[in-house]
Amino acid sequence: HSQLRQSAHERREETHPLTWRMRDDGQPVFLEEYSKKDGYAAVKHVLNELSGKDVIEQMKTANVRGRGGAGFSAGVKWSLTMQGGDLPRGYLVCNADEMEPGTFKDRLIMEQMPHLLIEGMILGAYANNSRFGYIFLRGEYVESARALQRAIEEARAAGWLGDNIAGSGFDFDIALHTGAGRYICGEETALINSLEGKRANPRAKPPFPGQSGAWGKPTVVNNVETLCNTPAVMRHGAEWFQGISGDLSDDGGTKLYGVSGRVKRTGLWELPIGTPGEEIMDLAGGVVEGQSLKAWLPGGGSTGFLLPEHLKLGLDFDTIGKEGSRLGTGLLTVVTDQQSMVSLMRNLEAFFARESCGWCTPCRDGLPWTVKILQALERGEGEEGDIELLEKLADDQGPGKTFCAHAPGAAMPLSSAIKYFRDEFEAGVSHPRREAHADPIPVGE
Ligand code: L3W
Repeated sequence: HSQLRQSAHERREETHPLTWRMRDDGQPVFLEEYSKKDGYAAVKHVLNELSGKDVIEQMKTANVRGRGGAGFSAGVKWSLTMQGGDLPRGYLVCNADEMEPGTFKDRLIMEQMPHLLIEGMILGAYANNSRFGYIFLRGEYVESARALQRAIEEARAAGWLGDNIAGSGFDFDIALHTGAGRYICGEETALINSLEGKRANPRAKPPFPGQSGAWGKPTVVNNVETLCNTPAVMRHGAEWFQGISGDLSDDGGTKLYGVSGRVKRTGLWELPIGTPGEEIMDLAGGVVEGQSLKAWLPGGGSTGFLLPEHLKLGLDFDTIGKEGSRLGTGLLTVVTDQQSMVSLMRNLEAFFARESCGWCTPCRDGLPWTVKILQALERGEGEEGDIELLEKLADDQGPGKTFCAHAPGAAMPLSSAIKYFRDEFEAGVSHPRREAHADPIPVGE
């Protein structure tokens, strides 16, 4: 899946700030080539001519919103961390634990443009006055690890990492940390615990990591794609960056959109943020022959289903948020009329149940229970009241009832699937509700 569908002659910096330097053969762009394509020009300019506060202001004005899925303004996040002035402070962490179902965008950048991420991290660290950064990388991404490790060494040898970067007096270095394969490690506070060598349970927020994060220090955690937008913002300015999305969205820049599921051409496209879903579906060639579109997830398994008519909407954070879903990661998962929503949800909820850290009861106990009910409905052995029970469980997993967004993320696709396709769930009910029986409440597989 992790393939950019636009070829080099279609990509220019003005329209493709993330991918214009990428090669067509899929090989990584290492330092020599990256330098020839103006690589590290933003670092040279910023570290010698601007202050960290200037970087933050530009990022705020450019309206770069977090590309990991939540859409929080990167500039605002950085300004909150800077609250205490410009003493040497904490850490910059790149969240590269890409494990959201249906999401494969950060991998493309890391495998093919590792220096872009390093450049973005140097700028982010400068803005936040961090002297050390971590890339928390999904363990299975071995190609990304290879490319990043070589790029980090190249950058160090060339003086882009280490002491006195580009003669500016600013010191910064990066360590690559590979995770051990748990979805919850992508949640920023669980990630910090994991980085510290602790069990990856999420922490309560506040305090936000920017206030107290890794080893109790202010820690900025940003997604790969978010950080990779910073060099373009700093090279050309916030207005230029905003102009890329123009009237399509108040959010600035582009988005790496992707499509997977039953379409003719799965893959990735860099497009202005706010591009309508139908244009993205057209690029994916539409659904496979002989099937019709039933529903789609806009950005990963933890977003809510939308219907074919929603494809006319521009895909940005606020527009999709108003429809009761979320843009999430912006990688569409397409479902056709020949797929069962009940089976799909059973599969997805089994993933969320397996990946729960077990800290909060609605998540630890509620998700396996949800899976059991879905299994029964899938076999046509559901009981009357099961759908209402699923709704109740999803409600108990909703926002604010658990430490982190894992359970709310699991509840969102289920609630929307029941809302739009209730008849499919009802078709699985064949038994009247049994008398309350003596079995204890299931507490897991
Ligand atoms: C300072 C405040 N900082 C919020 C920061 C917060 C975090 C960011 C977003 O992610 C999302 C979910 C899914 N002062 C702050 C503040 N922040 N208020 O802003 O925070 P939040 O709480 O909205 O979301 P979250 O818990 O960080 C959950 C999305 O993730 N998701 C998951 C994707 C997984 C991947 C992957 O595998 N690569 O991307 C899927 O959609 O949308 O909203 O930094 O500290 N007052």
